[in-house]
Amino acid sequence: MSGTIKGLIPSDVQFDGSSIRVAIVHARWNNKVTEALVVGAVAKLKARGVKESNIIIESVPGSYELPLACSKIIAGSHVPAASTVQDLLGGLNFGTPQGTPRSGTPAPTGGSVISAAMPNRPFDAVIAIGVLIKGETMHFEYISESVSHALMRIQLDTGVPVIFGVLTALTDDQALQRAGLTQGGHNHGEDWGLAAVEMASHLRRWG
Ligand code: DLZ
Repeated sequence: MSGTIKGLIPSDVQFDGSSIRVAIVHARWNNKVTEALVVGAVAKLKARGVKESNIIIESVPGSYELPLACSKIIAGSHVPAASTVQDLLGGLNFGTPQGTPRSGTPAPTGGSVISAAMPNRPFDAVIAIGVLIKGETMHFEYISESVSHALMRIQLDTGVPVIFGVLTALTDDQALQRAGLTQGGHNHGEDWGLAAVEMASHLRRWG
């Protein structure tokens, strides 16, 4: 028997992502952890059949910027930010690798896309990914609270699922563990990819 009752049980339905379009918006703070979460989310989107051409990835400086980015991406026709060959070939653009998960300033990069071949169609789900790690000031509390409320408001106001991919960790170790970067850890990004496909599928039925 497992030592805890916590956690998500997998759905027994294999939701089909083959016709859905998903935007991932990620912050560039705490890059090592954020990158692992994005990779986990993309892996599960693709495992559910979401086409690379139907996944776009954009970055913003920090988690505080996630709600506005999600709101604008849902509202508008998305124009891909990336223009380099590497981006077009599918490289995730996180900027300069940084050694520790609490690296401070965000990497100097714009957006990245998995493919530029995007149909001009609304997104069926958005995944907002950021990593907040508690520090010595009140930043953590203010950003966590405002971002979580704002992301919830966006999904209720727009009817587009906004998957809450913001880790609010008290320590570096907690963040690493929840990105599957420590022994016995689990990459929550994978759950967010699956949640996006499941919610997009439900919304198709629920209208
Ligand atoms: C300023 C700040 C701090 C202290 N910590 C984090 C963090 O742990 N994770 C994160 O995603 N962003 C952090 N930020 C940056 C803010 O989210 C935001 O980018 C800036 O305050 C500019 O609006």
